[in-house]
Amino acid sequence: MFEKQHLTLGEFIIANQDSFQYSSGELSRLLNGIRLAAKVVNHEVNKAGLVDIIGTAGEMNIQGENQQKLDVLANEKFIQTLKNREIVCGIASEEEDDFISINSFDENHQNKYIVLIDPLDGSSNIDVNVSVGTIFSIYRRVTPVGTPVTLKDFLQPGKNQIAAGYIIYGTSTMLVYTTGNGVNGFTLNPALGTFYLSHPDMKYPETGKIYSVNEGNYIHFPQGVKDYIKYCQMEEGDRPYTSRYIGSLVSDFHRNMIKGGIYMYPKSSVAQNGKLRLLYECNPMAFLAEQAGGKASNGFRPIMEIEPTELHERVPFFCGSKKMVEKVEEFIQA
Ligand code: P6P
Repeated sequence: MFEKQHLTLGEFIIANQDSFQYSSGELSRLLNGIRLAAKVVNHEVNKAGLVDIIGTAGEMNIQGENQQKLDVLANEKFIQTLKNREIVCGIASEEEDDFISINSFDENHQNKYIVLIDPLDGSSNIDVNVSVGTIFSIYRRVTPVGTPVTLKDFLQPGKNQIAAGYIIYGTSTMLVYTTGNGVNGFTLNPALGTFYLSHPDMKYPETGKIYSVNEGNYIHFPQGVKDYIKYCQMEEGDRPYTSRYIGSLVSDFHRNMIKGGIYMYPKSSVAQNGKLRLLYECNPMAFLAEQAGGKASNGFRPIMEIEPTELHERVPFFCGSKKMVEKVEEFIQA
């Protein structure tokens, strides 16, 4: 049979519909919303490099339009496309203090999906032309369909996710996602506006030689984390490892998943729970990591086992190659 050289995202969803435990039509409508928003945001992110032409955030650009902060724009685009899809009943975002309830009173569209997003993670890197990303996490609601969503629908443990992924706006724009059957990466052909399957069945190497952490916070880290960082730097066996940290979670995660490595954002004496948000940064990345054979923990237990108590709660985050996460847990728990 003729093997399609380059499966598109839409074709991939249809080809794998029986592996998605919910209706594939609903998933494809959800992912189509995310895909559309990703293309719009990709266009704006790439344009941002022309700051002196289009003006910086908050100023009028040469077209006389109000130049919006890109993370505000990304947030609006994702919320707008998800609302229009008539499939989502609630959205939570890093850019919104409270969750957004989307009430559909059309009995044919009793929306049952919840989406949590970090619309533009690492956005402070845009002005220096470093890759940034969008992170999304999808659940089924737990309160009765047809009623307004409640906080309970959002405070679900990461193990309840039905899909999660990220878009990385880098040297090329990619959409990487999982529905619980492995991780697949799609690269955008900007000329056609189509995502093509470029990285099928992505796997975290069991170990690696890259560690990603902001060593500027070293003196504030718990002793176990300090000891692990020194372990990475020691001349012994396959060490010293390489330190690679670009201040963009999606980019560090993506590189480590391809090459092998660990990303760490520990708690510290200045940040008791670290910096990263459980619901729309750590849980989706943990789902992807575990689906790719990696691991994600807070240093003591799997990230996806944590029962959330607040929408924007932060957790310490260690994520990547399984053996490297297990090793840092050994140091932390010693
Ligand atoms: P720091 C970006 O703000 C982010 O949430 C992640 O993408 C990134 O890894 C981290 O924070 C960088 O934080 O404190 O090292 O600058």
